[in-house]
Amino acid sequence: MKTVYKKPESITDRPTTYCPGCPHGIAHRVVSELLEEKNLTKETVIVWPVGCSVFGYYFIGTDAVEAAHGRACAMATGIKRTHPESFVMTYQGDGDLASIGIAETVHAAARGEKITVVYINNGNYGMTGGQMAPTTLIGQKTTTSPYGRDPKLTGFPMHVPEMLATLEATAYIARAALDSPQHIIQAKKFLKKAFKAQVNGIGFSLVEMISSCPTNWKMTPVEAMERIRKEVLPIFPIGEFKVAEGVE
Ligand SMILES: Cc1ncc(C[n+]2csc(CCOP(=O)(O)OP(=O)(O)O)c2C)c(N)n1
Ligand code: SF4
Repeated sequence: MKTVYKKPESITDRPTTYCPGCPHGIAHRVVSELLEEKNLTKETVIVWPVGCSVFGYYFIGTDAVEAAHGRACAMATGIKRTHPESFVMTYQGDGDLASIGIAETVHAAARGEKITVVYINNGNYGMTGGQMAPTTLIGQKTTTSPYGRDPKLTGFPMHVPEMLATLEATAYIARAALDSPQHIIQAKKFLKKAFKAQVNGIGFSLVEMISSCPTNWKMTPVEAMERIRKEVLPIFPIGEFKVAEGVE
């Protein structure tokens, strides 16, 4: 029989802890496939965050460390500087990266640390029950914005890639989405360039992946994917925001 799909070796056999229909698993697969294709699995260190993906080190079998909430880019900086031969990534949610960890993220990008960041934007704090995140849309109901996010009280959704692309030392900055096969293929292409930015020693790279959280959005997995297309992508458009020389 012809093999049509084989899971990357770095994906472990451990049962998932994610909710049914949660795209964290899709993002894990994209990361693992690329690590294998680029022969990077053995030299990779992934810095895992605080959030639903905290147990990512059980699911992707690379060397790994666990950072305190928001501190992943700071830890990755230390690891990459002391082990420049390693391929160093962080994998962070929007609460972790854009809220408590925004200072670490912006300064690692401004310094041009040669690390790669996978940034999962699901519009809320998934693990702790769906509180408002910096990425929550105007009018979106969460447990801490029960009448819908009001920009007069809590500001506007934060566009991290657009912000980081203005910094001189960033090498590759993009936004992808995990809602459809076409977009997942594109997400992998973007991440491939982000990997190249680090392997070629050019600078900081980040790919935001627009995701969903069916549990806290109180939707079926399919409805949540539809919401991404209808409501989220018009506010968070997909695309490349910075492609430095040597990355293409
Ligand atoms: C210093 C600190 N503050 C708060 C928490 C509680 N906490 C755990 S996960 C989390 C939010 C994670 O949300 P996000 O980064 O969006 O990831 P998701 O769960 O949506 O994947 C928070 C606030 C913590 N563990 N440590
Ligand atoms: S709470 Fe949301 S982000 Fe967390 S595993 Fe469940 S669906 Fe995924």
